[in-house]
Amino acid sequence: MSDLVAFDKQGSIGVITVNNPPVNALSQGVRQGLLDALARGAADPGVGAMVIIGGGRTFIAGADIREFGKPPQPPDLHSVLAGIEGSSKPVVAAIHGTALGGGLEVCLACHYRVAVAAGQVGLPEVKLGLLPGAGGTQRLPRVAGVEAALKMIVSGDPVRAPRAKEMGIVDEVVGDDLRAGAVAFAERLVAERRPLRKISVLDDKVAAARANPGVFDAFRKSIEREARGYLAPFKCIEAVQAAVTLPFAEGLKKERALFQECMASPQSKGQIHAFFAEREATKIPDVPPGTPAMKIERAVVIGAGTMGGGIAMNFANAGIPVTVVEVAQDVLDRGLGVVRKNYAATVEKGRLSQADMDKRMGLITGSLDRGVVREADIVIEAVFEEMAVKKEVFAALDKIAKSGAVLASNTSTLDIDEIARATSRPQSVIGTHFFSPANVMRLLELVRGAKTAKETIATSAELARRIGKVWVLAGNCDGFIGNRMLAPYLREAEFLVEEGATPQQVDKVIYDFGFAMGPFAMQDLAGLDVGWRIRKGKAATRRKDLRYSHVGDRLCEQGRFGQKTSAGWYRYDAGSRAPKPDPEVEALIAACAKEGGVERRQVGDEEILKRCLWALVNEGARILEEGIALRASDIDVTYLYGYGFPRYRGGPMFYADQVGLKQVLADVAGFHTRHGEPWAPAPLLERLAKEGKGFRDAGAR
Ligand code: 3H9
Repeated sequence: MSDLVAFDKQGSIGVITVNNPPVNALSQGVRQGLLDALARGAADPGVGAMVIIGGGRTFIAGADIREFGKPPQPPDLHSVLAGIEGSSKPVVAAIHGTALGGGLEVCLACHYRVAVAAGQVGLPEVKLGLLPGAGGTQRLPRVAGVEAALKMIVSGDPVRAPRAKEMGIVDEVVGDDLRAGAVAFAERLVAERRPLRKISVLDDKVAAARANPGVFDAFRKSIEREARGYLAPFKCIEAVQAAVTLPFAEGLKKERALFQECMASPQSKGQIHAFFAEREATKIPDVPPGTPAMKIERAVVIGAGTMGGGIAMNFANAGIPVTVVEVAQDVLDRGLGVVRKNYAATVEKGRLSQADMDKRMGLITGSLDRGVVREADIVIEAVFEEMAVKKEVFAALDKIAKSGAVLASNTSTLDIDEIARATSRPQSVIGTHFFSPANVMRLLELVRGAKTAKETIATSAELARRIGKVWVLAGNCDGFIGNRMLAPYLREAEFLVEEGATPQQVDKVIYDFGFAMGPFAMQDLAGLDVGWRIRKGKAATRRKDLRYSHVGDRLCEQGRFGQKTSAGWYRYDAGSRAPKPDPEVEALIAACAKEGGVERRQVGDEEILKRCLWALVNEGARILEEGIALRASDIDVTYLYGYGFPRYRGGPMFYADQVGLKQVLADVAGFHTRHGEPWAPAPLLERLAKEGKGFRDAGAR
């Protein structure tokens, strides 16, 4: 028998234990082991029923994703499931941790399912650009009903055992000793001679939907916006529909065909890349697991502005007491008022209980006294984005904060080393760049200064995990990973409109590519004044021999700061967030082009896409080569979680690899010829393209 699956007997019950840490994925050895164990149980006259249980911290979390794309190794999962369902002795799944994907499909092939209350079941394949490919789309609707199955399969979100019991997925919620509970359940089955319950032959729950075929179109419609551009959610619906319209065996065939279609699509490759990239980003070669980290018990946020308030909410949401420090009572009151309003809006939407809101608000206090910093394990500065102000704050923190406390700056562009030099303890200083709104956006860029200690990184990383952020480690440079790449992207967007495109054309191309929004709509949302202030700060050092578009500056000079002033790159009707093209902006663009001697022409969509994307990628290549990002996939994570890059395209660097770096380089070189120095190809891009490699071959990964 395989080492990955053990078989032992407890009285008349054969217990099959899967031991494939960390998540008991269904790799080849597990599949074979399950078949062997089933055969052993079948052959043993002393065995009346069998239990399948996961060793370690979880049941089976699904197919082994690392096997995808490799030649399939028998036995396939279908034969294993056929073996389970076809067993002449009852088989019971015993669930703890997470039974996900193929793991839940194993459970659904069993005749009965028991779970501990904390156990979760789900079919998250859609998040990998796939659909459940081993009967999940056929069995789940038969046991839970079509609408419940559609919701679970298309969202990919798991449900807890008590809810799963209500839905009919789990037969019994047992006490914490899962093995004992499952064995007792199996013994009862034998004693009561309960029949084998095969989900594949059930029909009553799908029959209801057969009479109401409109349910599928209605469901398609309901996800249209959210699932825009994605293939898998719609294929999931098609597969569930097959469970209703076809006999089980035919439905399985249809599911398999749809699964293979998804597997062959570039989307699943992008989404699987994103899955691993997110986990890879947390691995810092010189800060291995076990690096000493301080437990954060109490935090202070300096500044009650939009960012400060949002950051404080992160702490409160994770149960960490936090004090927000401001210089004036009215500013503090206003800031905490916004926090309260944000929570109240969530309560109103039914996504937070009033009691939880009160608990969270209770964890946030305000103070005008910087002395509160004395108690803090971490202080996050979120004041005005100006070096002099930041330095003053850090010099003051240095005098008050306790030894070992993390001193973090939420700067989005400034030099973290210069900030650290304002203190006597640069080893404790780190950048924690939250994205706006900080209580919503998942990304956190941790910025490592030249002297940041490993312990400071480990502590900040652990905090990031606790507050539910996806984080990447960036080196110190102007704009770090995300905003440094954004600068050339926005530059090209502006140049394109000067050359003859309209903001709405550029935004549409980028939106249709799958971004949450285009560059102009994004700037209007974020506020144009922040970038303007940064540009003014750098005006003295700007190279006058390089092309510069003045459109953004002129808009700000006219007080057009974006949505908040109802005018920016677009205009907005009062109270509306819907951008409307503005002839005044178009006239301004034309005037700026004329002043700059830019010849106007028809600009094609393909050029727009390439200039915007390759501007990101060329800068990303420099960032990678300089070691600002540890790996190309960290850049992808930054763009997926911080900038609304479409997940199904895997991120900018992954996308470039998919297109092929030879092609990317050819385009970049062409732009270099036409538009000059800013388009000089990054040396890493040149080298990798020449060697026939991709960004995946560069960096720490
Ligand atoms: C499927 O089942 C298809 C079938 O329908 C049909 C087939 C025909 N495979 O996330 P963590 C690794 S598709 C391989 O940090 P947590 C992960 O990369 C699958 N590896 O832990 C990491 O490795 P490393 C459907 C996997 O406790 C380590 O395990 N299932 C897999 O925070 C720990 O992971 C899913 O999509 C896997 N399936 O969360 C479930 N899963 O240490 C995907 C994890 O080297 N998994 N790894 O970085 C998850 O959602 C989470 O991992 C889980 C645990 C909730 C299970």
